[in-house]
Amino acid sequence: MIGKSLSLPRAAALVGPFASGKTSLLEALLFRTGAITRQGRIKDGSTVGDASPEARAHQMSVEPNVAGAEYLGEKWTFVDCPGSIEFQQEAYNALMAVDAAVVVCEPDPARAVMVAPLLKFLDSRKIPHLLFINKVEVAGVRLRETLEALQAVSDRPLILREVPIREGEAVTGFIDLVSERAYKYHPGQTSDLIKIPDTLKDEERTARQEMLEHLADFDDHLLEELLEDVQPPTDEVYGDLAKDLADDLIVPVFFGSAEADFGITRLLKALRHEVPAPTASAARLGIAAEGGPLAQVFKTVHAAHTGKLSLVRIWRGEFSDGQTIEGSRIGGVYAMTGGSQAKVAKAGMGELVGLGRLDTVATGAVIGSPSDTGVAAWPEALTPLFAFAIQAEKKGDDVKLTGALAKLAEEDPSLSLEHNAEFGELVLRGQGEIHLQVAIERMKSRFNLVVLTRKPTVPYKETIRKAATVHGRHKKQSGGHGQFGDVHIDIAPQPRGAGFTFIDKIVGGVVPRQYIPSVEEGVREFLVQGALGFPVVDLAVTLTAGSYHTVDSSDMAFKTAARIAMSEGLPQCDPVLLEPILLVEISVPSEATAKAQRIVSGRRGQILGYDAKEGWLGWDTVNAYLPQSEMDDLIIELRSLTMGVGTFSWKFDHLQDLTGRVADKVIEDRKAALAAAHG
Ligand SMILES: Nc1nc2c(ncn2[C@@H]2O[C@H](COP(=O)(O)OP(=O)(O)O)[C@@H](O)[C@H]2O)c(=O)[nH]1
Ligand SMILES: [Mg+2]
Repeated sequence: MIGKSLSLPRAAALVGPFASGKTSLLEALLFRTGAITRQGRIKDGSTVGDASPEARAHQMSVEPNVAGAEYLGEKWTFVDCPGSIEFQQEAYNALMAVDAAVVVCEPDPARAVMVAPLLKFLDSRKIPHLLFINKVEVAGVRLRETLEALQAVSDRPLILREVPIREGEAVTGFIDLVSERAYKYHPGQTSDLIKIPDTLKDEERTARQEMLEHLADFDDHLLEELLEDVQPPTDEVYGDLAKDLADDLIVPVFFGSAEADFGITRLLKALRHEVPAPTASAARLGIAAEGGPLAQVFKTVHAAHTGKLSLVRIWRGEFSDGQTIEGSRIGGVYAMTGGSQAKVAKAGMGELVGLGRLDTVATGAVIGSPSDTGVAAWPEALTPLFAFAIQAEKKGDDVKLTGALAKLAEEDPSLSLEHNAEFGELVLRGQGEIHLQVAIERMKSRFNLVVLTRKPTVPYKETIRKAATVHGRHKKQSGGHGQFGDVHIDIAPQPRGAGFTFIDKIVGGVVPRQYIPSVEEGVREFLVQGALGFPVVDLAVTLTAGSYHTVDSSDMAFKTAARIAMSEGLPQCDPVLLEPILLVEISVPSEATAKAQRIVSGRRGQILGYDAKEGWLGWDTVNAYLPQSEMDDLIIELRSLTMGVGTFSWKFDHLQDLTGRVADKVIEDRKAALAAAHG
């Protein structure tokens, strides 16, 4: 493992909650490694990351920021991921392309829960990761408490690698627990080596012992040494740290400050010595060591100048400009730096680059020699949690709109578009309001499309509760040919879910065979918009009798007769509104369970039960039926109760009668909408 393979280019993702300082940390890492000569600031809008107009406008990362650096002769690519839970698909996808993740955390114990979903993902995929507790230059940080709170949300043991040196309330340096050396932070530069302060000697000993005991859980030799009170050699400790990180057995914890430049060199050294080589990561992903060139697309970008750009991690071999892959010619190999890219001739194993114009290749695709069958499953697109009905401001722009959205959904698979034919509505779905707003801003900035949004229409239906027998007769005598159709029908309710049934009980040819399909058609056409204005379901219509005229009867006449019968009959059948009910599974940290249940009740929901969330210590799931009409801002309320981590999954379950004031309002609104549509 040491030597040649370690010097292959490696990649690390910077992940963690929104605003914990990932983009600032990227900037600090680039500055410290000399990749940039001036360290930008978030507040000045001068960082390498977050260069897109959308990121600047929202003052947060809304896409991954990729940048390369070289540290002590080794190549690195850093992928700074958006932290907002609404953009977590981007983080999950990027994590598939790296050798390790740096989870950037706030120093506030109360916010530890915010990293829980991320740690779950990392552990479920066994992706090596370490924690970087950021912002420690702020007075009064409580590292021990923060660590405890973080441990409560991590399945793997967190191993503190340094103890802080403080002057008053402020952290001004650290003692490294492996080398047992003390350093004083020197902003902008490597820290200064100092003597271990006497006052910290005990604390250092205890913390070191704790660290070694954790490592001994996975190393019998080390365990023996500890039992016999033998000081393990430093190399053995480093070896264990690297191995246990690679196997996702432990999570080392560092701290520092991205903005004050504390702990950056320490972090870089840890990455250098402990992050596995791409050969190991490829093996973790189930990619064979031998074979032709192979890469995986973790992100697609439709950039203005380059066209489609597939961001890939190269797991085997080499890719060059002009080479044919998956039936497309690579139209440019690009090294990425934030919002800009530089053309290179080729890229090799371990590198993370953009490949131009691979038109048929999607995010997640394994390209090159995709003979490898065991490649780890790509993260599924996240369940949509929020939706807008959308429409192009300019009438003729709808086709352009669908095309633009297809591109955005290719860039971010947690965005999806659905065409609701029933209501003639385009529904954009995603992870939250900001997620969708950013998509809409991108449509303006990149495709020059102004998009209008509103709440999506709830697909109500209606049905009947009583039977009726009616007669419909269409007779017209206007000059030459007349029109004649005449039907008797029974309309009857059917059980929920039965749909529509048409029954023909004509005897003796009182309605000739050839006209019966027209009767059915007339009925069906009427059911598209029933007495209350919604599609009618769960009823049976029986054609019992009728009469005809040898000359004047026609398909059209019988269809019209059927419609007349239905329009007279249906209102007599005691129509009732049906509302769609979803089966929803809410998942929240246990302290929010009672609140989640109250949300369900407050939204006319029915709680079916709650339970501990499987595999998630300290989390619960609440199962409930919730009306679809009550769902639109559910995610917003859940997140506001849970620091953003509460979420839900859903699927349509059934239709349910809706009566009373709520129903009256729905019917009234529908009538107004129909009246407006018919001008
Ligand atoms: N005090 C302090 N603030 C920081 C530090 N790093 C980042 N910030 C601030 O935290 C906010 C979010 O930073 P950013 O890098 O955009 O976080 P991200 O969302 O994780 O990428 C900004 O206001 C930064 O100025 C730090 O080390 N110390
Ligand atoms: Mg950021």
